[in-house]
Amino acid sequence: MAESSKGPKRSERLVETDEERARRYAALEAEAPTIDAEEYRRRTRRSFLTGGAAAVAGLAGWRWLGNRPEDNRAIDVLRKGHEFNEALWRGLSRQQATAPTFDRSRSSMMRVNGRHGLDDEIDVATWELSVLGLDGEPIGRNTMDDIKALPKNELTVEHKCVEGWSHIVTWGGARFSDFAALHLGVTGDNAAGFVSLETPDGRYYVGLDMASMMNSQMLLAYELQGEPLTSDHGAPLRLATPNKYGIKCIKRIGTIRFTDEQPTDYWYERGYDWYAQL
Ligand SMILES: Nc1nc2c(c(=O)[nH]1)N[C@H]1C(S)=C(S)[C@@H](COP(=O)(O)O)O[C@H]1N2
Ligand SMILES: [Mo]
Repeated sequence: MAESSKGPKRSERLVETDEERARRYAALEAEAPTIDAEEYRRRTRRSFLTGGAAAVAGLAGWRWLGNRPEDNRAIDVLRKGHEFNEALWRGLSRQQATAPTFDRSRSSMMRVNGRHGLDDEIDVATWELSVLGLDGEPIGRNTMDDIKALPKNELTVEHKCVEGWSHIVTWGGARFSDFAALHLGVTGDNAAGFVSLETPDGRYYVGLDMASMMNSQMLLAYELQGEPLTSDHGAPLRLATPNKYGIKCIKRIGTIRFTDEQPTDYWYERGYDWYAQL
């Protein structure tokens, strides 16, 4: 995607204007019922374990709010207020919606688009992912073997770029939710409402809300069309985000940070919608 000093061209912007976005957010808030602490406890206990949140709860080790001591939980709710509501109510609806999938035979190799953060040579063999916790402190490092040890998923979906083209591709990789379970259950960083991902050089970065990240189709992908990713397509590891625009599917991930603040995002800073939801 070409970047000019004035930011993306008008025609490249997502269809939604600032005003429309404000209206959409207001409508979402209006939809989100105000609930008292007791009702909230019942819902987190139940709806995180059943129904709409099945994808979230399906994760072994993913405990998020579910395992906190009662009193802490109530305090957290007050503290996190708005973000929490957004995470919960959006998470139970749009963020958990899955994108249509296709027969694998309909997919083919796609073009290379966007090279921000890919300038340096990297040695894929010695690459390691660094994982940071809520305070920005390192909570782990992972090799590709660690990622490949997680259950592998193949997904044939339509990749959609905000520039107006789309392409049906087959991704292969681990579910982000399985990866998160490796780290979050252990560290107690369960309050993280967001995830920030960056290239090793920090030049491309995306921010996503946790509900989107826990979507069953959100993959840490290492294959495209059944082949290991090439450097241009983001080797050794990238994100595949079937129900988000392509701007979110960061290539060549170097760092993953769990955070309780909405992280910034390369294209958001240049005028695109932060959620970039399809
Ligand atoms: N590191 C990095 N990741 C990126 C980009 C980029 O410029 N740098 N561009 C994004 C955009 S706009 C798209 S459409 C897809 C394109 O992925 P592809 O090059 O594998 O087709 O990557 C996304 N991930
Ligand atoms: Mo894109």
